[in-house]
Amino acid sequence: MLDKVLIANRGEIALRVLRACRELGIATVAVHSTADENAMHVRLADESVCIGPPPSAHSYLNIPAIVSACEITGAEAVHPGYGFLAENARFADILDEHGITFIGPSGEHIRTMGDKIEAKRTAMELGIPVVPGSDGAVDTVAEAHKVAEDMGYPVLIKASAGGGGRGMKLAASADEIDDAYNTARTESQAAFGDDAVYIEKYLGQPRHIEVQVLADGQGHAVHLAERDCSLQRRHQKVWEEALSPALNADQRAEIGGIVATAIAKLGYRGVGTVEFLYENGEFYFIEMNTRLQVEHPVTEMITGIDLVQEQIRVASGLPLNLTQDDISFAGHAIECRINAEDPETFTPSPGRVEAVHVPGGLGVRIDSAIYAGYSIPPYYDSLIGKLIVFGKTRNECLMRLRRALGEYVIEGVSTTIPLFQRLLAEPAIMDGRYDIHWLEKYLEDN
Ligand code: MV4
Repeated sequence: MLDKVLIANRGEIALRVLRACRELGIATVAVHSTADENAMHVRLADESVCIGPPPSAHSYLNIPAIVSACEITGAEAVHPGYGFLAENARFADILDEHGITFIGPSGEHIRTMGDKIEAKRTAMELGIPVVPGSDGAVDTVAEAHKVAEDMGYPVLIKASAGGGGRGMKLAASADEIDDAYNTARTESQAAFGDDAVYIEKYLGQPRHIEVQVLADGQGHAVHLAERDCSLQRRHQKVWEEALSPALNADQRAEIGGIVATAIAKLGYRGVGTVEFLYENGEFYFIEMNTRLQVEHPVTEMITGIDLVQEQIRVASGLPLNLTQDDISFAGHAIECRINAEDPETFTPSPGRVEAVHVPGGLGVRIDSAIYAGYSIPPYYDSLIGKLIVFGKTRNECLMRLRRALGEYVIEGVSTTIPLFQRLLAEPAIMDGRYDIHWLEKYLEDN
């Protein structure tokens, strides 16, 4: 097992990783920008190193500074959290070259899944069902017409280097192809320096359902069921739940089994999330995330498994000590992302937190790094906390969530807490009847 881990992140996820390390008896090193001198992750870590000025590009994304911080402190491993360097294959390779353990998959697996065409080809070869579409990249507008005609409209043109909704264009009919294709290519070149695009059949009202996996790189993999992340605004998740209200146990076991078998065959190491669109009872692979995700706590709540401790164990070279039969799914969990934003316009609301009172009681978990007197800097994303609630049933979970939101007080900045209180009055939310477009429509109409 590792003795000392450097946490290359900030905010609630830095605390999350720090807690896992402490329970495993591992010493922690925090890194921080000059904007984060008073941040909670710096206070709680055993040691800390300032790695640069406020902009992420000069601090949390500064690879030489992070490698130097490892060398200065003797940290043997880096946990990247999510965002920042978590899916940077070059970072994983550089750490490897320096004899530092990257707590995550191999650079090769990160690279494969970061290229959406390559990811889809890999998924298909491993027996995972995918969205019908082009066989790899579409290199000419003539080919785009042919693929779309054969498949039928509407179609989506997607950037291979994209993901998370960046560089997607819809074409409803043949006369929209030229424009969609050329725009997708140009935007992708500008944003990612890569103009490769592919085409998929457009699914009209799917849910976003993602399967959590854990693997040891030694041929063993398990799945930890799914999360339903359909409630999104502008490709930002707002509310996530496990299990999905749309699936039954047989569907879960079937898709989970397919994914776990595939990930084991791939020789993957670490946690991963295989993302699907789900429509009319069918799963369609879209992407794989090779990191710990923001919403991982809902999976922890229904399985009792500490995903960060498992990441650290497999990164240390230990084989999985869990089989699929050891894992069961009990109850229901919902996560609400608390952002420092106006709850109606979603404009960021950084500034000084004057007072905090967090809810508690049975089945309530708060992952947050704010405190009374803390100043939320304007340089980073606006997530300031996650409220995760567990119940024996989905209904108990919803009742407890309403209760917990009522207790939550954050003064000094605006937060998205009032949005969740509104959502809990909606029949579609109460009944779990929502798709990926539900929230945007609700916000337009209300
Ligand atoms: C799609 C789709 C419909 N059909 N692919 C958006 C983000 C990226 N991860 C994939 N996305 C989509 N891909 C096909 N073939 C609709 C979306 C999509 C979406 C997906 C998940 C959650 C929210 C979404 C909001 C708009 C569009």
